[in-house]
Amino acid sequence: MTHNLSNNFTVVSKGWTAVLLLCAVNFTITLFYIILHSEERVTFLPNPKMSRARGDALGVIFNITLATVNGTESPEIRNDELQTCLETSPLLMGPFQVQFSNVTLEMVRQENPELQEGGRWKPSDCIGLQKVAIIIPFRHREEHLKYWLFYLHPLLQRQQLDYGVYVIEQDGETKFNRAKLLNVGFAEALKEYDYDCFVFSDVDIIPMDDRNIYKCFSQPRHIAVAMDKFGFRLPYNQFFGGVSALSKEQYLKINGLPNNYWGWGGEDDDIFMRLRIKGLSLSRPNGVTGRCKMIRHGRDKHNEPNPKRFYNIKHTRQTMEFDGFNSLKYQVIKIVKDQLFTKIIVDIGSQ
Ligand code: BGN
Repeated sequence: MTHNLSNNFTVVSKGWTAVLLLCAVNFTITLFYIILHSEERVTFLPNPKMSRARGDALGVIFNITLATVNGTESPEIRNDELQTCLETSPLLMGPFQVQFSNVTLEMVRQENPELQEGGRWKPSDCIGLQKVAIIIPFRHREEHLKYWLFYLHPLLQRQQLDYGVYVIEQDGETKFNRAKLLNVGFAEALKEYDYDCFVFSDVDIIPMDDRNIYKCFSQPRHIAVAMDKFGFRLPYNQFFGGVSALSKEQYLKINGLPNNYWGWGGEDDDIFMRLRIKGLSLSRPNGVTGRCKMIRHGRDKHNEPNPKRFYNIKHTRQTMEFDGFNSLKYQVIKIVKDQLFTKIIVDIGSQ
């Protein structure tokens, strides 16, 4: 009996020794692994500012440990080691009031001190989800632009986008051509920065909810889906006007936008047709998140309804192959860098 007990004890203690040995080996291998890969691991850790804000101590502890292992003196994360921002920005507020009174450009400049020249901004504590160029076709609408800038700069920053604002002004008094100006914006913005998303926005449309993200999706995005002007609903199902977003890929797939719509109307329907012909569909926010306000105004001079729009829309399938980004011609007259935007004054010719 005693003999059996001591035999059992020996077997058990040998077992424990083996387990302990295995643990030691495992620990040593893990330690070596951490030391060897500590450079890469830092990039996967929670962003320090974010984790501190959320009281998530783990990220901070790990950073300090790894920085010490590396022999780095400061536990600060370097710029090239920033994490991508969260899929849903923690800074969003939801719906907000939009009013059109008492705004000056100087006021907007003072309220956005972090803007880089030309209306550029990106988050400082994480990598913006997308590089977005906002393109605004423009002529004689200074009054509207200041409201747009007043509401949109803070909104785009809460959305944590890496963005730039491009105001494309049609030179002279020839008939206005919205879609051609948007094409110019696409071409000019890409000369400055490797944008991967393009938001095409009228200057007089202000979103009323910051959950309506000004970015691109796997399908072309229609953003202005519930405008006050249309009773906070779509005027018709295929409507793609006001504000919309195309990734660089989606834009190039449809050969950009048409250049042959002079005057008001139809160019947005042409873009919708292009998308459909190329097998793309639409992505949209819901009718609550998608609420927008339009600044009321009379019809602009030299932007009368285009009588050719009905004919043009019927022929999109043929014309889109040779009219678009591949046939775009224009001349830049002047580029103005303001703190709040880059204005590109351009001669796009006439009909
Ligand atoms: C539509 C216009 C759009 C405009 C919306 C909303 C046309 C083409 C007719 C064949 N389309 O009627 O361009 O954005 O109204 O105002 O006119």
